[in-house]
Amino acid sequence: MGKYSSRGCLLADKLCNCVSGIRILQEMEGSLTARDRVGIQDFVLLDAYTSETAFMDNLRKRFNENFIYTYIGILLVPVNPYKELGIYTKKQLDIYMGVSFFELPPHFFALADNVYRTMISEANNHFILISSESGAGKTGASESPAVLCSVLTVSSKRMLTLNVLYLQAFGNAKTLKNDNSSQFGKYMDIQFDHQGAAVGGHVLSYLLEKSRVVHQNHGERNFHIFYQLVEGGEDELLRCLGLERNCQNYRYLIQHLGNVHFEASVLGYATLNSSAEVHWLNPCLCSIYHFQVLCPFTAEHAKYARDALAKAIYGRTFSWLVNNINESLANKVCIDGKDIIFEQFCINFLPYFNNKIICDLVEEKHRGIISILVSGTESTTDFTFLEKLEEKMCGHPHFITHKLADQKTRKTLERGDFRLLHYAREVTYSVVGFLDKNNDLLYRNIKEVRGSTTACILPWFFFFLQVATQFKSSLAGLTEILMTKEPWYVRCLKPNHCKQPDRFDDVMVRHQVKYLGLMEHLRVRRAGFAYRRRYEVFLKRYKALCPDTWPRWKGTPAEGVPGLSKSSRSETVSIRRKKFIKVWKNLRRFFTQSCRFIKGFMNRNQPVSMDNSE
Ligand code: AOV
Repeated sequence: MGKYSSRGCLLADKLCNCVSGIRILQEMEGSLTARDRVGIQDFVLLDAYTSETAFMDNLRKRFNENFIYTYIGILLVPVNPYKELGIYTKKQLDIYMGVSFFELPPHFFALADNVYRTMISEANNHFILISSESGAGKTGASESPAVLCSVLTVSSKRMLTLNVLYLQAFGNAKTLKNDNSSQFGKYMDIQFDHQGAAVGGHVLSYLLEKSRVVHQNHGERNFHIFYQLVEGGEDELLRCLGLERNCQNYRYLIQHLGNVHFEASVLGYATLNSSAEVHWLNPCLCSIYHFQVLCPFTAEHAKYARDALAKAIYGRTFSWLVNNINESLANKVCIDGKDIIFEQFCINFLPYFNNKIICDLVEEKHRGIISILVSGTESTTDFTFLEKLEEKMCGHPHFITHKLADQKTRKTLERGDFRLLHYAREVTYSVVGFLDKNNDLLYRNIKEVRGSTTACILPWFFFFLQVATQFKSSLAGLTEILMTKEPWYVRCLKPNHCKQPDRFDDVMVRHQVKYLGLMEHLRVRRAGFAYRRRYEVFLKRYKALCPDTWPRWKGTPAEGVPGLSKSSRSETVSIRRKKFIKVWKNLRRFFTQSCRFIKGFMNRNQPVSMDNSE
């Protein structure tokens, strides 16, 4: 509590020009009334820190007062307000820049500025991991560090613009959960020079949901770019592309299946009825060479080929776009050595959080779901894939299917379903389309079209790799990148399903608090694991404290650290005890001597007594 109130004067000076300064000042925990109303801004200071109810009360109180950010130590927990709060202005940014982390009320700016300053002072790399369910505010939050950096240099401003303009236009769509939902995973790098100026950036994208191009669930839309193009594109551009200014004319945009359609059964070449100029596609979409013989497609196959082509072109356009953005942001990428951070080591020894079992289930070599999916041949169907899963996973406590389930659970599953018990909740998947989506199959002759087209970006597009393999290896790549950096975490919470401001649905938020492991995180923070350093750095800094590691440690840093921390702790305790005894003895001696001196002094100054005179 005192931590904030003692800095009141400094803050008041800083905040006097701020629009929402009064509101922020209210949040300072100087008075009990304010604390009662707005709650505590760091859960670590919560008295009943093990109580989920107390956690929820605090979160709700703050949300009701429009304080959407709360810390758990240095982890930031925002709750999506679904309304403009005026807290992302340049003035707010100025207030937060260069100020110590806990000195001001929680904000993304505080976190981003703290990361930035730590990076400069320690000259190492950092990352901020933002996670939540769809629509909780990850995209919004991920733009904040870039906003922060945008005041520093032009290049990061460019990053923000490119991200918003292009990546969101091509990669986001309206879904039931979020009107501007990102349909791809995103990792953004901002690179700085030694003086701290942003000099470049890099974007990695993961698993774009291409199937949205040809199919959208009821109430959802295709990617924003299609509507922006048709509604907002210049007349000349639309004319060149052979497009009309009306989304209703396009079946992919209003859920039918594309404007290229086929006769019910195909004899010879199917009739291709297209509004765009795709004559070069006609033979490829309607037939295939099988053992040197040209075989016509059925209408079903032809539709499949058309959709596969549309998805492939869109997917590759997106990759092309990301590549171009990266080229324009390019700077030398520096990634340093790999090590595991100390806190991870400690947490792995605590029974708080273990997601390994489900990760193994999905990606374990030879036995995981991805391995089984990848080992399937083209002749395998979705259902034989399911049978293989059942054969290999039978008896696994986190995997269930219609066949493996008990009678009660079976009623909740279709025949083509499998259900995984994830850390957050159970999720039921349908195998229908799994193989297709994984194979991302383009009939070979469509791929060969690349030779005959003159469109400049098309030749670049065509390569082939199974999606799951690609995703797995790109995730492995991402993990490697992250392992070289210091982590900071943001866990966004979604207050309600209806995308409404001022509505805090207790059940829904409580569920997210549970599956995001926030209570566990709080316990870890309270247990004192707030200090995070790589083994190497930790050992270098403190090895002098321990005779086993000083002067020269021969083992790995990871082996040296546990011994060091154990020995330095016991050494520190015994040194402290010795010091205390010494000080106590000195004090006692000083006290006894002082008493003697005072006694002697008083005796000397006493009026001459009868006894003395004698
Ligand atoms: P997401 O990134 O977590 O979903 P978004 O960042 O797109 O979620 O947020 C969803 C919507 O919530 C935004 O479009 C805003 O309208 C609103 N919103 C989020 N954060 C704030 C904020 N701090 N202040 C005001 N409004 C906010 V997804 O991309 O679907 O997983 O993939």
